[in-house]
Amino acid sequence: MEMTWRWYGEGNDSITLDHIRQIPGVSGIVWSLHDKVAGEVWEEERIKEVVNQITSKGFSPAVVESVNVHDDIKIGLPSRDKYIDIYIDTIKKLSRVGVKVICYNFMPIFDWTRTELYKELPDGSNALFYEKNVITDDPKAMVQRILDGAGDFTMPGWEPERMAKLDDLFKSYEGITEEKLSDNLKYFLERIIPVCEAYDVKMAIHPDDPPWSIFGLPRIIRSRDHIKKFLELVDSPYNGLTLCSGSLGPNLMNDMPAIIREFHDRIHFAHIRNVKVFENGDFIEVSHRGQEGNVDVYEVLKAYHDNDFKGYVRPDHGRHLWGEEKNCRPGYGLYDRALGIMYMLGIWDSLDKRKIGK
Ligand code: CS2
Ligand code: MN
Repeated sequence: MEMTWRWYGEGNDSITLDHIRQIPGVSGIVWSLHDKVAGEVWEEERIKEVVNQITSKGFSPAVVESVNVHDDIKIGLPSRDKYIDIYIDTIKKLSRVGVKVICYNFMPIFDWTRTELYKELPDGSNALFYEKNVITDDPKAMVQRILDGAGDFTMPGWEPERMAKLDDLFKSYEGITEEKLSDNLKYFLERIIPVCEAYDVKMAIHPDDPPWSIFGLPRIIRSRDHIKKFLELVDSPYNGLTLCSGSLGPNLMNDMPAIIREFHDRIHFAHIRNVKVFENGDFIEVSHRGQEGNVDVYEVLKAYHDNDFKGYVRPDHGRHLWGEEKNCRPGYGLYDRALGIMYMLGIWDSLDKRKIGK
């Protein structure tokens, strides 16, 4: 297992590479060109610039999260081929600088969705919260909430320019059923996976977050059965998963350790996050410690460990601690993710020792 950290880039993150170097056990940086919207060309010089920053501090740049997929590909418009060509060009360029895994998602319009970015927990920290009743049928109200809450940070998938065209976007998804979305995903994969095989870059789809449909939009990566169907769309190790325990976790029917044991050889990237699910279906992100929420993080790690998992891992979101919410990205503060790493490495190291009988 390779422990990694998601970093938003110089001048775009309150956390620096020098901070990250002080967290024990982190060998890689998960990065992206965060100013690129879906469908834009990634220039070689820009890629090299970030990769040099990362490698000069001794980190591996092997994981990119995300190269976002243009909505025309998800909708299946004729213009999709042009955007797939650009995607392929990015895969090739990333391969040349040592990238091994690309994390992406196939959610229509939105990336992860929450109703509150700074909900206070009983201990006085705060975290991302999802309140079912707030998701009505008015996506605009929710978008405004998220954009207001994020302050100066632009969150990936929530770019204000894209959100401004919400009506048009919703219109273009009319008639896109789960089946059609899945056909369009297959079309995309059938074009890119042969390139990934040739260039040794593994694709790792991120599950839908939350794992159910919102605003009537189709969502197709949200349970064990969906994952199985997805992997069969193109049966290649290069067509794999980012298994996010925090995204699948709010549906208590999703048995995370069982999913890991079944699909471990197609999981290239593990996002580990704990969530506490309330009786009414609302949920909040809590510390990584298993007892604090509904994701049994020990069992999750054990499922990876038992299968000799060699892929990349990162703490997904964390709570905001000790006042850091004033200047960190929502969900991406320093302290709770660093604590989460120490918890996860503690479990991992003790599993290692037990395995070799020490
Ligand atoms: C991430 C996702 O912050 C998060 O929840 O796990 O935004 C993830 O980066 C994207 O869905 C992948 O494209
Ligand atoms: Mn995730």
